[in-house]
Amino acid sequence: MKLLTQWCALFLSVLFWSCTTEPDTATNTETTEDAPNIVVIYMDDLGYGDVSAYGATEISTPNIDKIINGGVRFTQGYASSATCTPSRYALLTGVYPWRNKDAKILPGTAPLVIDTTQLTLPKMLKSQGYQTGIVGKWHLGLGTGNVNWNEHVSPGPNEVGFDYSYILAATQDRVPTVYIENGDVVELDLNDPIEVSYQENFEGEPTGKDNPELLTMRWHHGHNNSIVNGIPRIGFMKGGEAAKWSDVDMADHFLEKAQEYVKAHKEEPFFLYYALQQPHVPRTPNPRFVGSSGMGPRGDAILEADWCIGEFLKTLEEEGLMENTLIVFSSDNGPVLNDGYYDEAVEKLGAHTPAGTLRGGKYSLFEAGTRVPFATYWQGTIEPQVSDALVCQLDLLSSIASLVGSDQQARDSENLLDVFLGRSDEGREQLVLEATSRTAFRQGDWVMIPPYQGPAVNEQVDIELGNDDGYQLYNLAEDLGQQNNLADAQPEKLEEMKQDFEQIRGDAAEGIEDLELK
Ligand code: NG6
Ligand code: CA
Repeated sequence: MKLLTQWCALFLSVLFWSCTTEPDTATNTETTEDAPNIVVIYMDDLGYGDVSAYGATEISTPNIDKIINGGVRFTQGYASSATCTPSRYALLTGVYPWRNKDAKILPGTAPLVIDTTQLTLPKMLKSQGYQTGIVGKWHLGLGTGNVNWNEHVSPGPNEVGFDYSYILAATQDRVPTVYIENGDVVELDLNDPIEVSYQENFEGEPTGKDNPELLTMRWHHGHNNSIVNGIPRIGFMKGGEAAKWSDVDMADHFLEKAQEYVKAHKEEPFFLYYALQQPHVPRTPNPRFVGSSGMGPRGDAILEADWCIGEFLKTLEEEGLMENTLIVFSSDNGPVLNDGYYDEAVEKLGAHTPAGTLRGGKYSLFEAGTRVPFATYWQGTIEPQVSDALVCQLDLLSSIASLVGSDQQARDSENLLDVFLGRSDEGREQLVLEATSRTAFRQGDWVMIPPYQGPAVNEQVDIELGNDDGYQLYNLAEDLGQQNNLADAQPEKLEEMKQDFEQIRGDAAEGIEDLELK
């Protein structure tokens, strides 16, 4: 009898155990809920209104929409800055870029702006056993100055936490126009060494300025130095013929590298930072996409990126990784149409509104500079929903740390894991926004822009920058388009915002002497 009871108990406990333990059917990897793969898909210059999931009606982005509509769509998700380098700095370090005076739009020859001793998102993940990779745009500087592109280039992504890197150094419109894999220029021919200068041209080399007959794309402002593939660039470059990238194949090339990375590392928890180059200038969609949007190359490049993301998602699906991968989708700054080339972005825009109903755009302290498409997706774990919580890319480091069981927290990065997983609406209370070294302050529904000298509108790109002689104060809950400056009508609110802002900024005064409030 006693034996029978014991057998019964054992049978019941086995039954109970097998009912409560979920079989690991989703994946053949060893990763668990505590160590999902993490993918950050990061666009370059994609605006709040540029995708259909954020209300675009003139363009349809089904693959990007799959992420956004299948996960948490943030209506108040911010890049830290209205330009690339500072936003990417904040994303990877969890530190406000205005604390680092070098975190500004960088030339292709700039030294690395992340300290190699600094905490970064990939370093944190590495410490938790992740394999880490970046494919795409870097734009955070390389080396320590005077880089010799014909030797191993270091420090770079591999010295700040990435096990694998396949990058373009700065931007598609800046030299050197070559890919760099783990610090080495791809297809470098030492008989044709690469020389790069942002000061002067190399003797006998054609330029966009002097040789318009060689151009397939005309420059509008800037972008009149060395010519590569018929496109005039920023900066001068000589040599490296065999290593030069093909612009129209860049999206396919990065996609392939991202897919290869996933396939190579599917058996271990991995972090992939997939940094697409679109729709930044020069917009060079592959011929397969030319004419697809009816909006010229800018729209075509967005559709090309959407296709790439669809193909990338297919790879995750095929490898059985979808339910085991957290995907973050966002953009480094807001939209711009004419960013220096004649490419019909303005002429063919039609009824499309890249910034949605927001004011400003890239380079601007107004909302469209920094408020961007921002979504988190995790099949089977995140419930599809819209969140109005205030979140910033800065917060990913501490939040993801919390997800993977690390107690590492970066200085300005708030742990908003529950918000990113759609389990809470309690986002940030405050956020300092940055645009070309100027800062503004968001608190609750309010945003305060201090007085700044400089033009109200950048005429070349035709974007309102947010500069004004006096303070600006907007209530975004009532006035998303920032049409109604309440600075005079609400002096107490303004005073409160000024004080709270100065407290944060004062706390970080080192290295920001050029950012004194005027
Ligand atoms: C600006 C370039 C612009 C773009 C930007 C960086 C000129 C006149 N304009 O200086 O075309 O390259 O830098 O963009 O050169 S970002 O998205 O990488 O910040
Ligand atoms: Ca950008």
